Amino acid sequence: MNANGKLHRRTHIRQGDRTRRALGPALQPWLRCSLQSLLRCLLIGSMLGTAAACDAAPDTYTHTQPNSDTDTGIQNAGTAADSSAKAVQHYGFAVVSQLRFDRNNFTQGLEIHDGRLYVSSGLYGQSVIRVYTFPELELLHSVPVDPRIFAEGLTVIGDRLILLSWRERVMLVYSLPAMTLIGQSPLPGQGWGATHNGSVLWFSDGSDRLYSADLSADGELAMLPVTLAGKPLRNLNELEWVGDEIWANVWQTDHIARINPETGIVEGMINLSGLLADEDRLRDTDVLNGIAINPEDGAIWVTGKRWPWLYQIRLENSPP
Ligand SMILES: [Ca+2]
Repeated sequence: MNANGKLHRRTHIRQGDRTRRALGPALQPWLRCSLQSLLRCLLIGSMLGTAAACDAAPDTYTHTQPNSDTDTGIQNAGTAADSSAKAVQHYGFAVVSQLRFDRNNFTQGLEIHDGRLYVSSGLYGQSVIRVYTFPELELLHSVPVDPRIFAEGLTVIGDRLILLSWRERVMLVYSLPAMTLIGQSPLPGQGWGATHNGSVLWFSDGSDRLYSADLSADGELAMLPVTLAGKPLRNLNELEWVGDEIWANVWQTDHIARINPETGIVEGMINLSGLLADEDRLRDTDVLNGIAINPEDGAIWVTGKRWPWLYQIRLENSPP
């Protein structure tokens, strides 16, 4: 197991076979949709009531390995890595307030929606979605995920919660407020972080690329290469749409990148080194991960994997 808590399995099973084995028959009754048809389903109402519109369709996405240069065939929505380097603004932080948080959260996804905090917690056999009141953090739901699935990022769009999986190539869809699992869709590659802007779903796969699909249109995937000072910025993880930017945890670092979603250029880097005090670290305390903006007041909240605190932070300009 690596520092991310992710198992490196050695397997010679072809990806498709592995996916079928990983999911097994238990999930077969759920609707299996292409990403495009799933996205349409999300907006036109109850998936169960519109099953006819969710017939499986061939995946058009073949990219599987983060950090590879394999041609995906996906529309490239951003500028290439040869984008002209732009001065990066560097930020430090100040803690505005902090809330006690359940250390059991191996936080992969963090989002505040309609007075609720949604947290996806990863690891095989332990993955769960927890829903809390916010900011009271009273636990409302604890929804276990199939133990064969390693839960990753989540985002709430309308009355649907979308949960990514790490390597199982599946995306689960829950209805709010009951958190009922109502469908799944093949996920074209690895899932890491997720966020959204209006009807546009954004997600990361651990590479230097972000992917987006407009749920109100045809759900076609677009790919955005992300660059820092003209070079690819890999290991993009948990995401949050903040203002007109996408903020992304950079895995295994204390940094959050502020990404221009039009160009993919990182225009700011936030250094959160020292946020979690040494005395709050235990043997299994893991990396910074999790960004959520409170839509009600614009406050930024961050945490990490098995961290005992949610921190509200304020950015401060700092030298590089
Ligand atoms: Ca988030």
